[in-house]
Amino acid sequence: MTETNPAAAAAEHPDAQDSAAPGREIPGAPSSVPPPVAEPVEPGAPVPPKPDQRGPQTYSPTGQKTGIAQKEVAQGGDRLTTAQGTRLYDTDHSLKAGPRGPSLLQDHHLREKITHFDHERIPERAVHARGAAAHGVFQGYGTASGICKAAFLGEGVRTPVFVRFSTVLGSRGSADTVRDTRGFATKFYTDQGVFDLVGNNIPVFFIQDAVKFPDIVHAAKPHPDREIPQAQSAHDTFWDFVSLHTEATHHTLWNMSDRGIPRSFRMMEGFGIHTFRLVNAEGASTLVKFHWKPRLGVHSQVWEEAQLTAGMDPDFHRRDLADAIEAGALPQWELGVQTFPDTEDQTFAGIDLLDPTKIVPEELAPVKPIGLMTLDKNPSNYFAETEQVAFHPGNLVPGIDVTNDPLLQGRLFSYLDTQISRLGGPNFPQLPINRTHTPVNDMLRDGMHQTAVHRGVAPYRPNSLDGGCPFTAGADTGAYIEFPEPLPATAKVRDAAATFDDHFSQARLFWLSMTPTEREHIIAAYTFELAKCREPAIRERVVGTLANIDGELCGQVAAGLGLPAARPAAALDDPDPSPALSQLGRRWPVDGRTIGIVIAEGQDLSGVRTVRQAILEAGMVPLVIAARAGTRDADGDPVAVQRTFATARSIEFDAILVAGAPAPASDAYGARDAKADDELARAGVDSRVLLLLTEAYRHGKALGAWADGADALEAVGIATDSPGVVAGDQAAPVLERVKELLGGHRVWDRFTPSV
Ligand code: HDE
Repeated sequence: MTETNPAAAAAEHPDAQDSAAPGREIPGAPSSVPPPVAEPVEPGAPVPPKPDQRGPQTYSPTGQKTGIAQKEVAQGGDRLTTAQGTRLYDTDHSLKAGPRGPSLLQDHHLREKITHFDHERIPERAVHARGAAAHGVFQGYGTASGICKAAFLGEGVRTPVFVRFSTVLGSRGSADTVRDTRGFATKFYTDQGVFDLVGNNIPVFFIQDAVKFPDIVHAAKPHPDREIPQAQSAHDTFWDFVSLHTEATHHTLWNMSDRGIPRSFRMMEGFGIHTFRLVNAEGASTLVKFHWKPRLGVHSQVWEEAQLTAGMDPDFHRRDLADAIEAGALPQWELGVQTFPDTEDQTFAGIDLLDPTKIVPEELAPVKPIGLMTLDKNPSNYFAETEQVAFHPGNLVPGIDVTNDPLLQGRLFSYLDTQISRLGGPNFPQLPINRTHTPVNDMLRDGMHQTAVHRGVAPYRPNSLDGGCPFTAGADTGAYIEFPEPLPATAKVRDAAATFDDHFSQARLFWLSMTPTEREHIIAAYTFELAKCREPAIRERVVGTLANIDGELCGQVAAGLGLPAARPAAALDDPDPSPALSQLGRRWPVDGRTIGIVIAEGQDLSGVRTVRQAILEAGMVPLVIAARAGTRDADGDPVAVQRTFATARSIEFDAILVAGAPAPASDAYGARDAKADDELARAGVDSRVLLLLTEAYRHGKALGAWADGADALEAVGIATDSPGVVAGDQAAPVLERVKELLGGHRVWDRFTPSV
């Protein structure tokens, strides 16, 4: 592709020298060049996107490579125009009969501007409305080539991708950190057509059959009368449904675990959920389950932190993804498959592979890596890319086929259908983000928003007028040919296989595979959610369901709700736990993590400079927190302040370093900032800093201090020999130790589990 490098373009911009301003190495600046204080008065070319951003690659509506630079398809020129390209001389006044007169209907600019604005919004997705996305590349390892003929899985083959992460329940403007399943949808623009892997961060689903999808969604979405609560499952209709419809038990347990509150999109696994079928060059079929394994490991927030984040920074996950890419901490996942022989009964180790409420433990079928995905660019326009992208599990390429999982079968209908409402017609594959990177020669014609200019007179087959074109392909010329799966002689029924009746054994497997800390979180989540339900009957019913998972779980939740524990319907089995299901106990890379550095006014900043640099070099983001904004030591080697005591909150930081013990700032009183605590003010340290530290401590985050920093910790009773607290004379060794602690994600030793 011959693209202009946006970084170079930004560097050529007349104001580019300002981008060296202190603090601009920290992600999140709104534009590629800092704006001047005064309103610009000279026309100039549109400011280029930031170096971390790019739009969809420039293919024609029919998938042909255009070779056009992206900037050629963005707005151009230095003057305001109408949508027809005519220059305008004024956009601040409507055309009136005199300065005090009525507006004139003939004002074409007013009508065009307002009419377009009136139609700027499109329907949000029925589910997964809230999302964030990024561009990237997938590189095949070639390890799947023996079982799959899809060319993009070949060794070293690089395929552009676009990935959209989402919550399921909330509206488009809802908070990111609610307890929910996360969508993980990947569009591969392969040389054989688009392949979409439309998965979630949880490997099982609430329902076994697509016909139940409207039921679970209606139950989980806000109540239809008051339209509350937004983006959460802690309400009566959700628990009413899942307690009556016990096939939801396994997925619900995952949602109540830490998987329901991820720390970051970058730290989530992804799952295709259904069993898919891979077909090799010889036509042999292998059943598989797809897994995305994040390089950074699977990590979560703690519940109080997630709730605080929803208020303090509802865009937390969206910001985290964009900032990480901008900072160069590129998120990566390995794609892997669990493989199973395609036997007549389509089971593996007694597990029905067509039942989407079941996993196959990795200990029984290891995940074999088949490629690496790296997300390396942020979208340059949210609406055009993230909002308009349209995924579809039926977008398949030769070598990848579906199975008869009844949930997947219904999805194959739904995703095309929904785009017609959401994107306003059948031509959404022509939207730039949805365009395939392979030539399209279909016989689909016309329709709303047709942007292709088709030629020929015979969009039908057979024809002779267009020379018989287009011709169909065969297996040897790259056609997608469905696997000829033999089907048993059977009757037409509304029914499911008997194996689908087992709703609890794998929920128990999940529970038994959790560490004590993770079990505490699950108990707390059930107790919280059910206590938010108004109807005692629903709580009681869920407690009855929990008895079929585990007695301890049931007993603890019941105790928290003031209910008697229930008894299981049948004796519980004790399956071998699957350690792969637990998130704890391993060590992970720390790049892309955020470290707060608290400084006091007038203090020696040499240690701060040292750790700031070391944090950047480790691929992490240092955010300096001080009483007021601006820079310190502007004359020498300036240190920019990114957060003030008024704007900082612990939720933003994975660890906090305390370089000083700042005295109460001029705004540290309750009437100005309610976070300021008059009681704590007596400690002589700004009480907002003390709140920052106690919250971070409570949430299991590493804390480090040097110089007077230890005084701040002690002012709130955090002893410097507490677990996960590092104090020392020198900044650099303190940071080293904090980095080690971060590798374990949180300081779990601070908590003593009861179960
Ligand atoms: Fe979806 N789902 N879904 N879903 N789903 C949609 O499609 C649907 C299911 C998933 O970022 C919708 O374009 C049915 C399972 C993701 O744009 C809709 C059923 C899994 C996304 C739809 C399911 C998913 C969607 C809404 C039951 C994990 C967001 C807008 C048979 C494997 C994609 C849209 C994005 C979106 C239908 C179940 C994942 C309405 C009928 C299981 C990640 O078509």
